[in-house]
Amino acid sequence: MSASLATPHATSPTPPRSAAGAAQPLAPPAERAQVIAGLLGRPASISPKYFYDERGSRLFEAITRLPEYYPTRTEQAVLRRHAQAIAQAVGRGGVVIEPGAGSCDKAQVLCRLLGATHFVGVDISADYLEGSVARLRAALPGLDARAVGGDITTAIELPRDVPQARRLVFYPGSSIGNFDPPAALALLRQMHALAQGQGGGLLIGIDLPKDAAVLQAAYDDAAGVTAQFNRNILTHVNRLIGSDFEPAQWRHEAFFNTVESRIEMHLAACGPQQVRWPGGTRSFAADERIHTENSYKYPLPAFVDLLERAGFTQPQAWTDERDWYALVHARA
Ligand code: AVJ
Repeated sequence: MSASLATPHATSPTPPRSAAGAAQPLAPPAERAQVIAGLLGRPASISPKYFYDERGSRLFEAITRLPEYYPTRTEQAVLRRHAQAIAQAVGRGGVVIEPGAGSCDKAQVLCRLLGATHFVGVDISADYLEGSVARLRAALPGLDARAVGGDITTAIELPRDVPQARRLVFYPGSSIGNFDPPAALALLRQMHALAQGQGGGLLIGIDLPKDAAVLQAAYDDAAGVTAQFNRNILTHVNRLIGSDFEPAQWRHEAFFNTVESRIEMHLAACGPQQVRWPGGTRSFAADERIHTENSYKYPLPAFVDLLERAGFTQPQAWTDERDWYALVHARA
């Protein structure tokens, strides 16, 4: 992915104007190089992890409340419907670790259900997470709750003083769907390593394949919130690499790719665009796309197979009455 980072195009003589305007620190060079490599790809791509700056995290919260976006409320329904069975399978007490904790709303429900003693939330949006963990502490005063800022795809480092008790990795929201099967397997192996220890395990949310129209509506809502969320990635990239994307010039596209069993989100250029950043540029033809997200919908047997290949055992799944969504527990 980060192969050749040489910029094939000439740099503009005048320094590129950044959409962010004022002097703002760019991302570290290695990260900048990765983002630029994605922009120079054919097709161009931006990692979905860059959706989640402060505004993106808030837009995602708004998405979870949309009538068309069923995953969040369906997952909540599964947890409510099967709370006691899930608590029994997972075991009570212990340490809950949530990669990509975001708002910590789900962590609150789960930690209360289990009577967890410790919680460690990890999120790429560190400031946003700090606020969420503060709210979690206020809601559950008996819980030792910590926030760790970081990218969950590179090893998660737990604070040293987290006790050596049973660890549950909690990965709700079907976020595993952002990874293609090989990357999902690698991430599950990492979670397996994190959960290993007496009785440790994984509780993970999986969005199941379903009618394409239902899926498509969930990622292309009538109010246009998902479109704003998608375009916001360009504002974030502008800050990361000092580029001059004009988000209003990009059209939100989302569709279900039945062959790959995934929702794809793209941004399509409303007309010819030239995007500049310090040291490089990329031209886009009208309608040319930037791929911003895949959201895989794993059939349950395929997902259980991934879990077992990652080293997990004794998988157990709970679903809603329409079989749209599953919570899966497995032991490390
Ligand atoms: C947070 C990755 C689970 O794929 O449904 C929502 C992100 N993208 N709408 C998903 C998302 C567009 C979401 N995940």
